[in-house]
Amino acid sequence: MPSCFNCWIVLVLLISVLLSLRNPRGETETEEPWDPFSTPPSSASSFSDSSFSLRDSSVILASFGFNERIRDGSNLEYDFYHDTCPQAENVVRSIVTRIYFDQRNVSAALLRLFFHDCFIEGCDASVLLDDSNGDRNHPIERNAVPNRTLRGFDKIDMIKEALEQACPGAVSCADILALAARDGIVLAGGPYYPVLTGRKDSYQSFYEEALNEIPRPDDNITRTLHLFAFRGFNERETVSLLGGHNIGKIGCDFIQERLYNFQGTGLPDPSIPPDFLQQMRLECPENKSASNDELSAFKNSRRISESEIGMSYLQALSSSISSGVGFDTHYYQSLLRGRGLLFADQQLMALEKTARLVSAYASDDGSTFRMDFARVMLKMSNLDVLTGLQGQVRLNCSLPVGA
Ligand SMILES: *[C@@H]1O[C@H](CO)[C@@H](O)[C@H](O)[C@H]1NC(C)=O
Ligand SMILES: *[C@@H]1O[C@H](CO)[C@@H](O)[C@H](O)[C@H]1NC(C)=O
Ligand SMILES: *[C@@H]1O[C@H](CO)[C@@H](O)[C@H](O)[C@H]1NC(C)=O
Ligand SMILES: *[C@@H]1O[C@H](CO)[C@@H](O)[C@H](O)[C@H]1NC(C)=O
Ligand SMILES: CC(=O)N[C@H]1CO[C@H](CO)[C@@H](O)[C@@H]1O
Repeated sequence: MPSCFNCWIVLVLLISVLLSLRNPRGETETEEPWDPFSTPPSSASSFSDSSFSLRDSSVILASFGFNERIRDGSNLEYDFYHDTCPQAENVVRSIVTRIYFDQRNVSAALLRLFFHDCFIEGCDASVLLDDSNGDRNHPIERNAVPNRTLRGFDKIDMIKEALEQACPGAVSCADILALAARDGIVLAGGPYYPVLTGRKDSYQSFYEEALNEIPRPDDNITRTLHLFAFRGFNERETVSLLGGHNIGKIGCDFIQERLYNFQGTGLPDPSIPPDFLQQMRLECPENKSASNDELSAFKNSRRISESEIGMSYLQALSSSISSGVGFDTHYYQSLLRGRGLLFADQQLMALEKTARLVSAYASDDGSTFRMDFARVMLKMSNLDVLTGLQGQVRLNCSLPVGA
């Protein structure tokens, strides 16, 4: 491949990033249906076009400013399915797009699912597995306490089925999840970032790890930073990644204790401003039947939270100032005003170094956050992936092949 071809790709990539930065509220992305089969309106589409085959992932990573080694991600490739399933990325995108215009909340669901996958033993689709074989006492990762209320499994299955029809046995569940999460973010008005492909799927899920290593909504800043650092994220990356809370709702289950029984005191978190406490309590009434100890409650009853009750960061901010829609800086603006929904979110203001980052993200038009969020998503997408002869390509995302 001539080297100036690579340069040209980098140029296209930078221009697209700049274009996406020029549109901090993502108005075009959210209002125009993004149909990959017609003329693509979005700058993003130039990357997914299968005519651009870029095998040198380091060029893309370098253009995103990565000097550090991304754990194992160096074995991923740009457009890995170029030969084996050229339509793969278009299929993912068109299905996510179709779902999105029916259910806007799919973006947050996929992002959360992807985060939970990557955080536990890497982006290997382990979170999708149900290898319990119907044994309800057999613990699986997707049922670990901190990941309760995970959703979107059916959406991944839908995409997988379409891809199995198009190219049997070719496209891994881990790649589907990585691509779908990215497409959901773009649809919700978030920044575009290139997703390298070639991930393989794990053979097993990791229940214990999920229990211990997923950040919890009531974690203090020390523990949050520690858990993210354990995955290779520095403070800036941690603060930008938490900005994913910009979209979607936070379930009342995650806020209950903070509102009614903070750290076992029987009182609310004293750091919540009174008007905000009142507002949150209206959205999330006290649930007497919820146990104070989520962990033991879960172990005893294995209850499934299907509650749709929750609050979004748009609501958190809307009563104090009017804010934009979708993927902008309202998460950080809420934190600056003490209006974080989760204890762990508001804790970002408890340390000077993280508080400074929150202010920085809140204080411009959103372009700093969007650039950092794109970078950190690219980094997370490559975390400890299985490639080459490692892992397998599942045929059904909930079941390992040959199990
Ligand atoms: C997402 O939205 C759809 C319809 O808009 C609704 O049926 C579904 O319950 C929502 N899911 C969640 C998790 O809120
Ligand atoms: C933060 O939480 C951890 C355990 O989750 C605890 O050991 C530590 O003392 C806490 N730190 C502060 C400053 O509260
Ligand atoms: C209260 O908690 C119970 C179980 O703990 C749950 O089934 C129910 O949906 C919750 N209700 C609300 C309003 O959150
Ligand atoms: C995948 O496996 C699950 C669990 O056995 C099953 O319920 C589901 O129907 C399967 N999906 C397909 C598309 O075969
Ligand atoms: C405890 C709990 O609610 N865990 C959830 C983890 O994710 C699965 C997948 O949807 C849910 O069914 C569980 O409820």
